[in-house]
Amino acid sequence: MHQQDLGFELPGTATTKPPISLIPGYLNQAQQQALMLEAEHYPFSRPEIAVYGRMHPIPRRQVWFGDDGCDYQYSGLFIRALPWPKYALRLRDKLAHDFGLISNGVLVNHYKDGADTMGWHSDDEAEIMPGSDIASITLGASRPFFLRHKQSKQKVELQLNSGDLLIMHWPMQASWQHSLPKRAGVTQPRLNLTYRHLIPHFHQG
Ligand SMILES: O=C(O)CCC(=O)C(=O)O
Repeated sequence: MHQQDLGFELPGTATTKPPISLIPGYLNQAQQQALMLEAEHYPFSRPEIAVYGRMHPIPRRQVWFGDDGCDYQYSGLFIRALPWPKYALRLRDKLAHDFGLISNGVLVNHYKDGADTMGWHSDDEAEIMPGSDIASITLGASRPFFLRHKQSKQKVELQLNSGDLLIMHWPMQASWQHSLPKRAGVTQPRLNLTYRHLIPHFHQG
């Protein structure tokens, strides 16, 4: 007899769904192109973070744009918000219009190819506004994206393609981690923009 015939699950086999929405092809070609061209002028950097007590450059490049007073701190890095570029700001407004998704900062990650990566983590910093969702936009190369439940270790794999929007709903970050693993076959660059809603002036006392 299959377990669903019993009307309950066997111990240790329960699965849960991460609170996410995936909107494939959210941005059209022109919108993708405008953002990718704009990003060629972003002041990306590759800061060093502590991993097991030793300093290493992050395995990708990044930049943080945001409203005044929306500075961000993660993995021991303090990142002052740079002023919004035109198309990144337009996309912030589009997300607010289409989904009521409020944000006041965006972290842009640039992965030069499949060797660049993002390790397992949750976006659960203290300055993230309680109750807020995080919107993640992919541009360029398609890459797999993983979610992992913190307790059960259950894994969910998504394929993120150029123009896709992934919304990570509150309170996903409390129970799930996410990562972008290496992919040897990927030779093209990928950009990712995660729009976040921070508590303004959190780092100014
Ligand atoms: O590039 C991605 O899809 C993941 C980005 C990410 O995990 C983050 O910005 O926290």
